[in-house]
Amino acid sequence: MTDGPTHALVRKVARSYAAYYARRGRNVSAQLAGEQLHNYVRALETSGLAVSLVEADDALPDCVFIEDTAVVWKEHALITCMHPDRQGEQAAVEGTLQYSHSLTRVPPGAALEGGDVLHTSDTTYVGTSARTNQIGAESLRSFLTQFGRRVVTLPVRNCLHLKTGVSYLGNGMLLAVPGWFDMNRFDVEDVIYTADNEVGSANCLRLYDRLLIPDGYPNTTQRLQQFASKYKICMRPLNISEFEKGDGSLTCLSLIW
Ligand code: CIR
Repeated sequence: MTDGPTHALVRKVARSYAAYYARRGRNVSAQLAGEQLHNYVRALETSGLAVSLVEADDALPDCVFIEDTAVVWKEHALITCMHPDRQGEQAAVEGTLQYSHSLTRVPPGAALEGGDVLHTSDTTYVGTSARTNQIGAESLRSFLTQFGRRVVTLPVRNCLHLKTGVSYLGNGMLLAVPGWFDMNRFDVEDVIYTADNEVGSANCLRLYDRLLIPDGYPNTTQRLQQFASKYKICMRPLNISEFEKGDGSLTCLSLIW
């Protein structure tokens, strides 16, 4: 293992998480959320990553969705500016990353969340969405072009973040919800589309010879089977139901580099 990621940062679940969603009519089990995060960490470790944990902040109920707080590229990190309800989540992440990364902050006026940032082998796609504006997208472009990355901006209209609806499977392949994006904007070899009524399956996490997929989407899983067999990838379904209730998906539970 040389070129791929080696580290992940995961944030614990705030004790306020379940109550926050209960007030929004969503029945989250705090215990199950804790177990699911534990299994997620184990899956990252089994995939070859060294995982560090950031303590939760109970004043920030969504803080488990750590992906949105920063965009990490090797030993550099761009600290984002998030939805007002989530501002403040970055502080503890910065506090941890400062020992391993050089930190850059987005400029005033920028809105950017990591869920809108999708890396393929040679290009980074940034969605302009309810959470990321043009200034945020441009700040990501300046941050990544210094490392030789091509950055492409595209609109997100049908979901919270870009990666809610599309993710990179590796080997030149995307997984996407049909009809949500202009797929001509993506410079990839091919696309696998999620199955009907399984839009929650679009967010997967490829790590070396493993593909972490959300549990509970049998038809999309079946569509992925041929790709997985071709490249000898082991699919690992993870139940993340308690995070899906908070509009989260697999990638949003970690920062990876
Ligand atoms: C939010 O609305 O910001 C959180 N409840 C969910 C964030 C999910 N993040 C992600 O997919 N990257």
